[in-house]
Amino acid sequence: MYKWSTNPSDSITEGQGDNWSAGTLTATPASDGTYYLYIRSYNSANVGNGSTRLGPYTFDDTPPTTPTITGVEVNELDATVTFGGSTDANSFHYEIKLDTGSYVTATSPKTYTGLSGGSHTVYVKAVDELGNQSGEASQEFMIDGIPPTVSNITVTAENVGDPPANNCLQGKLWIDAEVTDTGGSGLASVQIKLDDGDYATMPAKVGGDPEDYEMEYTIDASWTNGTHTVTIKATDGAGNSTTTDAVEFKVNKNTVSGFVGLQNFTWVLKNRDVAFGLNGTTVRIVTLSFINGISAYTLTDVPDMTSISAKTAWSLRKLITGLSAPDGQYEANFTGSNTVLGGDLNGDNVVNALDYSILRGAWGTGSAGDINGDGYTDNADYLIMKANWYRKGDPQ
Ligand SMILES: [Ca+2]
Ligand SMILES: [Ca+2]
Ligand SMILES: [Ca+2]
Ligand SMILES: [Ca+2]
Repeated sequence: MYKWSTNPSDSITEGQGDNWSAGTLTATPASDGTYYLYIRSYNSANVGNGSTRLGPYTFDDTPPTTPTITGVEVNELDATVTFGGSTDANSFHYEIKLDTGSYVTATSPKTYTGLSGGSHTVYVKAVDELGNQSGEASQEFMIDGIPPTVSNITVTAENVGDPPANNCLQGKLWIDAEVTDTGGSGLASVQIKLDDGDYATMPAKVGGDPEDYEMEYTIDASWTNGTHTVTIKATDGAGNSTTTDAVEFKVNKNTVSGFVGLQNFTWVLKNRDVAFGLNGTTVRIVTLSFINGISAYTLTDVPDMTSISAKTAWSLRKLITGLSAPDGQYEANFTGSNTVLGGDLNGDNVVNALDYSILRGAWGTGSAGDINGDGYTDNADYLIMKANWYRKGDPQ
């Protein structure tokens, strides 16, 4: 007689179990589990002789559940496969196979190195200790040994200063590049960093070709003057990346702005060229539109400054000193006591008889003596000149 029992402290007694007379016993329990085989033997007189226990024996007809490939991380010619998730009543292990190779025992993560370019497929299954095999998980991935190409990087500023510096001034700044990838995996990311900052996504150029990428920055007063750089990094789907050399551009965020007032100037709209002196040297000539004798002005691409002066072809020069602006955004108003005074018609920055003779020569409708800008050279202009007689203008 014999019987299966999951109880290690069981026994087989008279009348229990199934018969077994001789030869090989082939017996399988009804379900998976750990069993003991209890045997009761009989002598020729059919007298039972106790209970013998054999085992334990593990019966397992159930394969592990199918594993999951949770990721294939490709880095250049290497691929690391992570997998798991199978369960089974008994212990089991995983086996892995690449393409048409053979299954080998593996633990997660499994890394393959030096793979050939192109498409690959990895397979994973779980095998329990009785050899029952789970279903097969598989995942395709691409090996691509060719990093992306970044070319034609351009830096375009909305506002550009004069040559030779060609500074990028406050306003928009666009960095453009063409980025392509070969090798099959395609572009995964295009990033750009400004100076030593963090990489940020460089977007596809709106309205551009598929290979065009463009980053827009805004230069404002918070920027530092001088050389800045951008660096572009492109990564393909296989983890190959290309990082460009840093591309330099120069920034000058400085501005000076304010109002210019001309002494006793006409109230109607009138243009006048104003020659600004910066720091006593650089001269900028700007055409300003005056109304009520006042015009706003803004000069960009100016140096760090301590002084600015203003003069027209009808006036003495006025100098404002002591400028200070930590962020380079200077303000200087040629109004009130800094109003630009009229009367210097010959440009020597003094009002005297040489100017008077020009005034006399232009008397009537001549513009050379039209200090107040009303279109005539007449007594109104003479009175301005007279008020400033022998006055010297400020230095540049
Ligand atoms: Ca099993
Ligand atoms: Ca590639
Ligand atoms: Ca003069
Ligand atoms: Ca006049």
